[in-house]
Amino acid sequence: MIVHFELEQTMKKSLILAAALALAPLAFSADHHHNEAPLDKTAIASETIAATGFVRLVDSESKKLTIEHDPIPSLNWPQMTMRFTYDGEQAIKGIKTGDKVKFDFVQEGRVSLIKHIEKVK
Ligand SMILES: [Cu+2]
Repeated sequence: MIVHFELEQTMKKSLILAAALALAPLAFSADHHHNEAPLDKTAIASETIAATGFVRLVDSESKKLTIEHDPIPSLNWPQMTMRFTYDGEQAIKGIKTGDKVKFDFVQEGRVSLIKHIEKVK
């Protein structure tokens, strides 16, 4: 389970990161709507989905971006704040908290994996 893995990793870290646990309920609820997606949406998981939004948090420890994304009609997702996974620092080079971004991602099970992201004005 992705969520369990993240929590275990966090708990191995120093007490400073204990504060991150306070965000865990947010992460759970933010991911929740993905579980409710109809099966036919899961079936098209390899499809690249374009979206826009604002970066709210860069978590380089677990390679997640928290993004407040605009509605994504193709997935029937409302506007929301949720976490996206990225693959390596190079993938988000120059991206920081507060940036307005456009990005492409694929939905792999419960993981929303960013394929490309760039800052927009
Ligand atoms: Cu979402």
